[in-house]
Amino acid sequence: MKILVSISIVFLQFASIIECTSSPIQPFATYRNETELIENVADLWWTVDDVRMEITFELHVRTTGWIALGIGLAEDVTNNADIGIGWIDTNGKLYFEDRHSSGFVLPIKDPTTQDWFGLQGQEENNWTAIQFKRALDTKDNMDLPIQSGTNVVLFAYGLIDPNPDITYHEDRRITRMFPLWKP
Ligand SMILES: [Ca+2]
Ligand SMILES: [Ca+2]
Repeated sequence: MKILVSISIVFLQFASIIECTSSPIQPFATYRNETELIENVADLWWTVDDVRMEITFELHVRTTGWIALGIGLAEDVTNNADIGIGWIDTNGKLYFEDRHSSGFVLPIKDPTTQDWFGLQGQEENNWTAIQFKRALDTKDNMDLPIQSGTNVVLFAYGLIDPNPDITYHEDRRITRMFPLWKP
């Protein structure tokens, strides 16, 4: 009986992984949360460290260009977003920048402090995977704090690396609302 229970638990976990994420790249770490942002195109994993008050994300997207995750405001989704954007160059080097946008314009690099940090990244089978982190509240006015409860999460990506800056994402952008942090 015990064996049967274990087998079904393993099966359930396996089934949920297949249902939720489609990236061919194995994540760099184990996370407490995961969601498929776009079926067969984009997966997000994340864990909040309640002691250090920081959040670590891992974003996988089916592109060899730039990928970005943002935090928005529910009452003002298209203006004022805090954005972490990263890419892997042809030598496999990871770039990651803390930016902000104030409307339908190119998000620019924060002139204040860089508070989103790229940790590791790789490209494989036409997918890009990047692990990055930031404080829940960076205290920088170019960023938005990640509060407990429902968050506005923005996601966008481009088909090529920035050269010299990012290309417009066209329709490759979505906004989703879900809780990132549930203390
Ligand atoms: Ca910042
Ligand atoms: Ca920012």
